[in-house]
Amino acid sequence: MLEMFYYLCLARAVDERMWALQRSGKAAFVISGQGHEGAQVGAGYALDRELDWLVPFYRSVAAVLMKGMPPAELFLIQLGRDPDPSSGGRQMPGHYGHSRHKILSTSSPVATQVVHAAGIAYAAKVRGTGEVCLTALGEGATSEGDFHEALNFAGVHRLPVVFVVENNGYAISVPVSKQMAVPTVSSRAAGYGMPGVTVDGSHVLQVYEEAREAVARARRGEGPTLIEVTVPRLTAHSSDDQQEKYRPSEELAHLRERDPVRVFAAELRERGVLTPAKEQEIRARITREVDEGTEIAEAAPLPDPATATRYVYAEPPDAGR
Ligand SMILES: Cc1ncc(C[n+]2csc(CCOP(=O)(O)OP(=O)(O)O)c2C)c(N)n1
Ligand SMILES: [Mg+2]
Repeated sequence: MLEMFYYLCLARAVDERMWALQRSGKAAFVISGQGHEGAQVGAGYALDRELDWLVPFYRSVAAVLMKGMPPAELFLIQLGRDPDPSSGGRQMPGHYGHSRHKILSTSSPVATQVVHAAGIAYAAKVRGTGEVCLTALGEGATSEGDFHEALNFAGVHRLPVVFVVENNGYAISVPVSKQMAVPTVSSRAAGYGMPGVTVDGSHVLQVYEEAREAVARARRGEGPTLIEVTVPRLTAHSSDDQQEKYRPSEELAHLRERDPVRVFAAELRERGVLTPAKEQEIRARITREVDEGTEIAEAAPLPDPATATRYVYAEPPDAGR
């Protein structure tokens, strides 16, 4: 539980630093995972971090940290530096990917990752590797055809995949009531022959419980699960958005009550797991790691413009000679 708490706080601290880098003119853009950390840590904890696959989206800050990417790598992505392990500084910030950690590269069109995840799970089933694939998306992305195609295919073939929908109530400025005619995302699971559940993302251990069952079921060959996790979006959609324009001030005033970091900390204090000394130790470690990670990324070189077409076109055999 303390390790879970560490990852929740680490993700929040990395995210806040990303905003500071953007607001001070060093990074072009931020898209934030603040408010989504409990959903991601709870779900990610159910995975075998060596064996299983993560197919993330742009808010998956906590998920990729937990899967093995250190803060320095997230800042290298944020600043578009050459050693960025996701794309060598070629993709937008927030497009996480890491081949060694089995994190599939994020694509910009929302919901395309859901089809990729079904494909990875299909490969795992055909090859008999025992791998499970977990993918994350927003509730707005469930309006895309890709979502329905992927869930249908996964249901038909009983694939080892867990679909985690982090429902924050908005797709940029569009509220969920304008995305769906049904009250929950999880109710859609019935249409594809898989179990669907809705769980509150402020309660990390409840998310973990549902995800653990879903991963175990997938590994036993019993097929996919749709988990909807309700979360607060604590920031604007991105650094290019002003949410006060479309979210009622009453709603904004009460957002922090559902902050997973705050709720989980209170829960752990009540259980006697988180003492003031422990919390201080965890927070000091995080400050050190975030500062060191920022320094590494800021000192790293930008990509060489001469390599701009690398990975876009096949390179001639004498390239680099
Ligand atoms: C196919 C496609 N349409 C539109 C966009 C622009 N876009 C980026 S994020 C986003 C909102 C997605 O909302 P949701 O799935 O709820 O995720 P959230 O950002 O709320 O976490 C949109 C419309 C896109 N990237 N791809
Ligand atoms: Mg959303």
